[in-house]
Amino acid sequence: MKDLLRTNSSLHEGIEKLLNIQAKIESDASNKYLAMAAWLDRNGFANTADYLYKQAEEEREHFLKVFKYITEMGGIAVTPTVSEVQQEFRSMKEVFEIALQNEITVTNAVNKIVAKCRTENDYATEEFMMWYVKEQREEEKNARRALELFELIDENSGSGKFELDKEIAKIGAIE
Ligand code: OFO
Repeated sequence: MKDLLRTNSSLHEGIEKLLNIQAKIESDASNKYLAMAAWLDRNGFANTADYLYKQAEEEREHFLKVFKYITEMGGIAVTPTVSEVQQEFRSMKEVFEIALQNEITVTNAVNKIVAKCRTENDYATEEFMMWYVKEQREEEKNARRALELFELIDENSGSGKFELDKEIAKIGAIE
């Protein structure tokens, strides 16, 4: 039965493996944003907390999208294990520095799948992954803009934290 399924699947095993890794990365990304949102929330940054709660939901959607694609293509979608994520942060700035770093890591993983699709002539998955390529470009841009705001607004000035909380949250609102 498994062999028959494999014959019926147009997914190359190596690509199926990378897609399952991607599913876990997206699932982890959701949990990372959730922990960041909770930290912002309990430290009084209500607006950026809402922004990152929303990001956590989006990452969950990204996870489901790739997870379902694996099954749709006749592959075996493996439910990812839940990894530990960072719960405490030194500052709001550190949250957004880590967010950018995480987004760059996700982009690299997406690019790795596209490169593999090209060597295996898997045009369907390459086309599917283009949605992620575009999404990552947008998310990296937003994460960079958030960090840029720390250059423009002094976090340690009187109302700096308050202003940053408001301005960074606007990035999410204009997505
Ligand atoms: Fe899944 O969009 Fe960024 O990480």
